[in-house]
Amino acid sequence: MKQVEFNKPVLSGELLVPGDKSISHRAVMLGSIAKGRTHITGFLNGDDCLRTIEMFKQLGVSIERKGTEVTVESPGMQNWKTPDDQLYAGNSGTTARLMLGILAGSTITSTLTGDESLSLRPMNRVTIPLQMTGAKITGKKDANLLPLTIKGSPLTAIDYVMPVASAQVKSAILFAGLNADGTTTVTEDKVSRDHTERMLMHFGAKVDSLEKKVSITGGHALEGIDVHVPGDISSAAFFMVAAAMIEGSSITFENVGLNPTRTGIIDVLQEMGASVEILNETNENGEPAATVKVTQDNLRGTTIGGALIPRLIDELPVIALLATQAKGTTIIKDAEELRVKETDRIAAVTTELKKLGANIEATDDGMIIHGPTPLRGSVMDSYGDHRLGMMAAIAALATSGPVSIKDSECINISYPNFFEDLDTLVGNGSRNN
Ligand code: SPQ
Repeated sequence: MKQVEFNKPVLSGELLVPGDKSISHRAVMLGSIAKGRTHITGFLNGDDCLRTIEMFKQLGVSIERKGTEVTVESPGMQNWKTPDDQLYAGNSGTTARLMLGILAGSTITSTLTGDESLSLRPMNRVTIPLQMTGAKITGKKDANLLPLTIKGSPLTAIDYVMPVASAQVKSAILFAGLNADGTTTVTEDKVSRDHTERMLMHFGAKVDSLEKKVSITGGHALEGIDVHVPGDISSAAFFMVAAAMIEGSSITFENVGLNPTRTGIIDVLQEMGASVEILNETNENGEPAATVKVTQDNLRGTTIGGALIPRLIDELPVIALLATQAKGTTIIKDAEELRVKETDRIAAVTTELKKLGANIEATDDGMIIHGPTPLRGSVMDSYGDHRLGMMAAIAALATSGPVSIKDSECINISYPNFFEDLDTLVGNGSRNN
């Protein structure tokens, strides 16, 4: 149990944001699919991305890691070896779901497993469309739950309309499409993060992307290339909320990935009244990034729903915390996907923020929060979910007493240096044990 306590904190300074989790996974995946050498800089050394690296090592890909630099030397996916053991995805939904699409069109047979939380998350959103391509995937509950066995086989292109906005589903189908005969098309109702499309293009795949429709033509071999991973806006979001919420605070975030499919948090901060400045914009391997400065100001409630949801889905727990300190009502709707993340994030956020005295209620597809409410310290459960663990630590900046966080180690999944960065940004007179 980690105790976090602050005495009138003010956050200030600069933060070099750690590498983007979604892009780090995809860089290792495409580097391993491609033949030759891929050099990755800015890689996130979080537990989830390390699971992805370990998996490809089991398939015979040579991967060396020095700090945030990763070198992948692959014989190309046609030459992967059958793994001696099961492939363990740990807590990582991205690893499991994207690997299903990749392994479906490989030449090997393998079994994917995960930890307790991942073993409860639905996989049929991926296995159903993959089976339509001819993929041979078997497992419990009609191939809905891990462990799943994938027998690599020849695939045929499909035209798929997605029932949920999910980058993981879209990516798994596109990865399968890379090896399928013909042109695979995926259509979404709301646009989800498009890192897979961007990186497939960077590696030379034949991809066409137009708003809600993406197509890939199979049969083009990929070659290794250099990839730079920008900072993770979903990790920065915790400190952006802290800067927006705590009086007198202002933080400059360097190296923030600003892919428009991920920047919903910036729209919401501005809508709620925080000051956000964007400076020094760059673009590497098709991924935009910039320096972002967030400064505290008077906050007001807002309504968050529709097409905005996929653009900030992982930020909703910490946005709910922010809403407890904003004047008026914040409504989060159309976010039922939160119920199938590492934990049911609607139930967990509501239960944990209520412990602090927040005025928050759960709805079927979101939350309603009335603010501002003074918060008190308490014991908060992370449920082993990194986003809940970090939300609890940021909440401690606003509580009148200490917050004790159960299973805070789960934060290593996406942000191993989280508490060091928190310490650096908080001024004197604060304590974080
Ligand atoms: O990998 P995992 O466990 O699914 O991670 C989460 C997270 O909070 O880090 C969700 F729990 O992020 C997903 C995100 O919610 C990562 C992701 C991706 O890299 O493609 C896409 C989103 O999920 P989905 O289901 O909307 O595709």
